[in-house]
Amino acid sequence: MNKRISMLFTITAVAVLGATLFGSTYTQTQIAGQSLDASKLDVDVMEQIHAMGGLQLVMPQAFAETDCGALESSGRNVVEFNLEGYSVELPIMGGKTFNAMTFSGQVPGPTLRVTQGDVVKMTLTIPDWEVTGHGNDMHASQITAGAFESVNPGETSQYCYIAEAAGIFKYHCSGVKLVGMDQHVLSGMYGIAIVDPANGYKKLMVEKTSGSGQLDRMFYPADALEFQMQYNQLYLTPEGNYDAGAMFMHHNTATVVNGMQFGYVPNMAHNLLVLGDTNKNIFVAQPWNGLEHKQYQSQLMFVENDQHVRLFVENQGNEPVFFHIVGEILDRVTQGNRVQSAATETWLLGGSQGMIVDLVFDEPGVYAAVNHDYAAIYTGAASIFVAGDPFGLNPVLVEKGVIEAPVASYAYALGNPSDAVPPMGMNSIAHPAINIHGLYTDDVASEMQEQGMIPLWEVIPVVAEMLS
Ligand SMILES: [Cu+2]
Repeated sequence: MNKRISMLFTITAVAVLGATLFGSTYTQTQIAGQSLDASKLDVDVMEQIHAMGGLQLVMPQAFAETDCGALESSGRNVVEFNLEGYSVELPIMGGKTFNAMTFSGQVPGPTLRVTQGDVVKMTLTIPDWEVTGHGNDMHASQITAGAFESVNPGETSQYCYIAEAAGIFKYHCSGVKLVGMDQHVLSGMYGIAIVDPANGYKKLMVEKTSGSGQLDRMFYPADALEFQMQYNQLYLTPEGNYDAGAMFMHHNTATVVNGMQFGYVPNMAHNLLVLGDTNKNIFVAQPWNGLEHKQYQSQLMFVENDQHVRLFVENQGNEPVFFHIVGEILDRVTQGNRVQSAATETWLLGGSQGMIVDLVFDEPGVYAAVNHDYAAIYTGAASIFVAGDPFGLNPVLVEKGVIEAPVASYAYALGNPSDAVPPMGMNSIAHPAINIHGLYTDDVASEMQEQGMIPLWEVIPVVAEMLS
């Protein structure tokens, strides 16, 4: 077979296997939305694969210790991680929705944070009303792959592992016996596990010059203000269905950070604060501007100057991420618990690869974290950090009573977006406030509001009134 026919065969084989093994109308709907060349089917091969039990992992019982009973009584700290797998419709840029698949009603799924040496008790439940099974492949574990077997609707499965390696790790749906894994992950079933090093993070050293030819080494304590950024792509038909053909061709229709295109750009509140007018955009792309977007309204990430900032970055997708911050240098790049680079301009993350970036924003200003692939920048991978008070708003905000005294970052007035803030770890500086932002269902957003996170869509009109 030539290359083109071979590729078509692969797509068709996966699609047909999906329909055969999956048996769900959801998948069949997805397949119907694609234009596949079924005439190239090799029936003999298809029958052989089917006779083997599809793509199911057929393995003897492995020896790895995944028995929760034994690990739970090992004397180690046990952390429970409970996820629900189900499909929902979520918004995309431009006012449409897409058929998302989620862990617990949000994209990305909840972040797991543990300390090296902890036991993780991972429980995945699929509601009985869900249209398909799901699994969870946890990259932070070192157990048999059989543990990631898919769970049927109405069922629950559990495995335990010791988080032996420190770092940032992906977890993702394993599809139904591996079939449809691409669809499930690229439709939203992914997240990260952060494993803090047993001895904590290292202090950060940044080289500075004094101007007399001398090198001054600046040291920042290990404690840092932390953010999480997960890069991915969407491959969608105009109707919002997963487009496997586009995925195989690497023709993504959107680049997302924490599930959204341009999710961290200014909104009407920032327009008002900076230009005195909600309708005067201060950034070239503000697609999620407006109170009606509620938890989807774009938000900015606020940091202080001369503050140790730690970013947990994961490439969840199918394309490389050339991680760069316009206006800054990555002071330290760590993978696993090993420093890979220091004072570097850009760091490359292949698919399913993560890193921890430590840096200090030196000057008050506006900085854009991008995937420095130009196609990615213009399709959604531009996320704005604002350091310090670059717009000189402190006097105005104090005078109008929005804040009591000058603040080191606007996070004290508006908070930082919840989906960019990981759970607290052993060396975390608490964010001044957290606002509800992310690709969440309304139920998830309501729960966050009950937990005390700020619904900025309710606060912004009040602040606007104070400023007018
Ligand atoms: Cu799934």
